[in-house]
Amino acid sequence: MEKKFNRTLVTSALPYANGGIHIGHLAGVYVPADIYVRYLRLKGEEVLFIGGSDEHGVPVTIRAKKEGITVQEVVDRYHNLIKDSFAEFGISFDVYSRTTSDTHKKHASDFFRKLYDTGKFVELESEQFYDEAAQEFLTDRNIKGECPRCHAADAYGDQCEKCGSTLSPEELINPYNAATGNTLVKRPTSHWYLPLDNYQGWLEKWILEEHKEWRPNVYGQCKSWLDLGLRPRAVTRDLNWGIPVPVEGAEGKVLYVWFDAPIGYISNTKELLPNDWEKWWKSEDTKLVHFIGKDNIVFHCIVFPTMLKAEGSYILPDNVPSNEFLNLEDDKISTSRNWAVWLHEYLVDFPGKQDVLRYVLTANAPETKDNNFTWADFQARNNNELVAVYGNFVNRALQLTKKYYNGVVPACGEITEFDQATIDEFRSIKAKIETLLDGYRFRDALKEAMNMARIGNKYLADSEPWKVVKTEPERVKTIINVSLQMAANLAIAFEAFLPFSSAQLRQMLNLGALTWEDLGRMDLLPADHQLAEPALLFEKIEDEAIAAQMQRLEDIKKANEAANYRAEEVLPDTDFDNFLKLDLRVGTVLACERVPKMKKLLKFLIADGLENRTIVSGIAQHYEPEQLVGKQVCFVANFPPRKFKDGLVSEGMILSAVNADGTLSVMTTDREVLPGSKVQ
Ligand code: B3M
Ligand code: ZN
Repeated sequence: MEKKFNRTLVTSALPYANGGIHIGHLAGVYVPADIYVRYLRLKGEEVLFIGGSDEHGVPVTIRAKKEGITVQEVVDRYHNLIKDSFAEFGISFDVYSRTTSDTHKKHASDFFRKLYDTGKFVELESEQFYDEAAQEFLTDRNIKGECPRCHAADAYGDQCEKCGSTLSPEELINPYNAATGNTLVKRPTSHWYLPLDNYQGWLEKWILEEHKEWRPNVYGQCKSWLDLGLRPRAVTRDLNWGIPVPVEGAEGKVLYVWFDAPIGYISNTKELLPNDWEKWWKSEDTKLVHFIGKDNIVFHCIVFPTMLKAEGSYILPDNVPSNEFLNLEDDKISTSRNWAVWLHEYLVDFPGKQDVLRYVLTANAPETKDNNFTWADFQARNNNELVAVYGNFVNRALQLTKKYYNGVVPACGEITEFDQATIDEFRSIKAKIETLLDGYRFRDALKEAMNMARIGNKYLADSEPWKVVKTEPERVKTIINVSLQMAANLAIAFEAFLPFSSAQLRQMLNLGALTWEDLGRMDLLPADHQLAEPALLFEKIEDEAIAAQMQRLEDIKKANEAANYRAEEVLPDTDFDNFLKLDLRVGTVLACERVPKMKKLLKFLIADGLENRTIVSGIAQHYEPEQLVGKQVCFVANFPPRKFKDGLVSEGMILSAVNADGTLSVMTTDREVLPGSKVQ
């Protein structure tokens, strides 16, 4: 049975505040969400669009360690960068907040507490790796050790990069803390689990029976999870970054990031509407829609709904339109390899061309399968569609009006059969766009909008007013009038997709705001209405601009190859021939300390542009450790790891200049360079 809704609450995934926003994010989540919201607003519906940054979890803490700054500094920096990028691309959130806000911390904490108090969790104990010196539990990526398969010295807790084996931390030989080199012990720890298994039957009915209309990729993923059988999931972690677990005796534990982040949708609504938020989250006539990427499906379709169900007072999502992935020039987009088109960089190269990117990403959206972004396609769609069809039609209509009538809209005379057929066809597209947008099919909806522009273009080309302007002046007035009305209609049809261009077009037409209901009207511009000065809606993108982007990608590829030095050839010894093979790099000293019972040794934690490394150096007589923190040092990056007592491993050698009397000075740089820079 179709549900009757009176308002729509749209959320889009909260991006981790550990990096910028790239085209993959935009295409997968934010542009489609924004199109949907703008469309509903145009229709005059009651709608809210909720966004925000996800500032908890391990990724932000790793980023902080890597850059040698605090976690708060990391999330502040990226929250602001992300927020600005969204604003610049017209992603029209009603609120964009963050999961470190006080409102959120309190709301997430209260939410947990309610489930805790009503016995919705189970508490289970398990053994986890623990760093006694740092007093912290560690998981997967933060643990390293000897690979049980190939015996590489520095395999990760989840994978050995040398031999490619998938590992669990338990399998590593002599596991140690990847950040500090400290050895680890096993310790029992207890956590709260959401017993998803108890909700299996309910989820099967709710998703598999009642939501057959969800996209096949979403439905299919849910079905495979359910077919495998759900198991309890831990909703707390032993970490020092996050929202403290609000239970006595739970010191050192925080809410798991995937527990608190989706609650962020609610908290951010609450922040925006402190007195009215419950109407949006607790009334059955609100339609809740989550826009996400495919890696977030299980959390939004299974885990979060179970949390909401367990809590008891919230509505559940009506749909979760999730996209597949967008690749860049046939390669997976990757933040760590910098294989991406970053929004803040795009705008430097293509100022004012937000709509071009919105257009290309929608026209090519990965709605049903992974898709590929190429610069050649970007150029072709701009030049052949935006410029040659939409822009060309609007420009001709406006220029002819300027030329023939000084920019004043001529009165419409007799409508011929040809005119009427054109108008009917043009109008008939509105219903198609509606059906497509209501079904979250943004790519096809955009195609239909472009078809409207095609009809306009063809109308002008077929009726050739420039040929008859002298001989049939009344006929030409009608042609221009009809063309201008169609141009005004295009401002509505494209509004949700290309908001900047629609605003510009309305400005040129000297028109105020229009609504969806106006789409199809052929009297949007009254006779004698004065238009503003016409300008090009879109400009051709030249080959040079595309070549520059391809060159940039080429450079990134080369830089990646050069940066992949850690696992490269290990030197047998350092005779002169081999000297040339030495991989010398610059790193920044993040921490430096004396090694107990080893008078000569200093232990360094070095930011090396990769994952940070520990280097032990025999220069303790020459420096106080604190003198070196923050300095940039030069080190040999490709010596085999050297083991010291107590599991201490040195991953390189710091270079110093040595005086004849044996006093020394570490080699440092004249100007600051990026950690990992090559010395040559
Ligand atoms: N931050 C994961 C991601 O950015 C996560 C989404 C949270 S949505 C509540 O892919
Ligand atoms: Zn291995």
